[in-house]
Amino acid sequence: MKAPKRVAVTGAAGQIAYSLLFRIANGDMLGKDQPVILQLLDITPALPAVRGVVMELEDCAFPLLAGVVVTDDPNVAFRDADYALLVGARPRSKGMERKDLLEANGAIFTVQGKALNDHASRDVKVLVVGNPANTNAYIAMKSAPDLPKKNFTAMLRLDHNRALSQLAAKTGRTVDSIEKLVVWGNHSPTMYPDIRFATSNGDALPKLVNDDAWVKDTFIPTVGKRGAAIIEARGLSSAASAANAALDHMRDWALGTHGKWVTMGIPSTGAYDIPADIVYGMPVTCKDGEYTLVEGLDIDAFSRERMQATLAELQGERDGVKHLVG
Ligand code: NAX
Repeated sequence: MKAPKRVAVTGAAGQIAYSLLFRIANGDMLGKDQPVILQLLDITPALPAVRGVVMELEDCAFPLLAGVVVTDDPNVAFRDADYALLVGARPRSKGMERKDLLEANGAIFTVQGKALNDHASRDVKVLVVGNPANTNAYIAMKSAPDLPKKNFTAMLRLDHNRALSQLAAKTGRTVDSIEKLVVWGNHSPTMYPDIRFATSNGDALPKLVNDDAWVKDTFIPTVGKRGAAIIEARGLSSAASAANAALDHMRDWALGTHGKWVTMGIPSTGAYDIPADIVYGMPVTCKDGEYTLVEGLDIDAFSRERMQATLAELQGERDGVKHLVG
């Protein structure tokens, strides 16, 4: 049996965690031969609820679950963590300005970034799910100067999966036949799902779709506003699909994509004219625990315009947290 991996999850009492933790413990993230120790963080008032979740985890008798830590201290939660899924965040409450939301989350992610810096494995793989996910990942990365920047990522995978599903429905192809899809930019309605390179069983997807107006007027806005549509329908934000996307992101990063492209929010190194360090949705492949950017894609005028718009939003968010991260 392999030695257990330590998986820290924040927001452990929340609804995404309730869909996520059981699947991690079941081996859906790191494989059916990889034991895990869950290190669960939430704020003090939520700890009784976390303990209830732990009782249910115990009652599943998962063979791969080698231990559980429950804490309200990030320094404990991230100790020796191999993986960190930062799900907990401050939601926007009624009347809260964007600026206040960034400020409240800045306070959380500076502290968590520092705790990762001081206590996590040097190879820790960090996925930020809590919104605004890209900027929270940026804050955590900037607060962890001793860790490689590439260890910090944000979740665009839900947007990627949503786009796959819409395209499969439109073309009558299966989701798993579709490759080379990209979702550029911010996890927000400004994101740009780009089908120009996509294929299905080797056929060019734009040709199969053959409907530019649908791409621009239906597909792109549907993917961008899907989160709001789910809140409208369910009265609660996406949880099971968000947890599923977090598992997809981490599993692919850890175990590889076998040449397939996936979208990850990664700190830019300047490619595609995205300024360095901005955490931006990009196409990557993963192998041996590392992601590699798919480089050299042609960016046409429409795409450049969309990529600039989502970049401008991220730059605005970055400017709003400058005083927190220097
Ligand atoms: P919930 O409100 O159900 O749970 C959030 C949990 O985080 C709560 O238990 C809360 O006590 C905890 N928390 C708050 N501050 C904390 C801190 N400083 N340390 C540790 N835990 C803390 O939200 P849930 O539906 O689980 O969503 C979590 C986050 O994911 C939200 O920010 C949400 O906006 C975001 N999402 C991101 C998505 C993405 O694709 N990147 C999609 C789904 C989701 O909307």
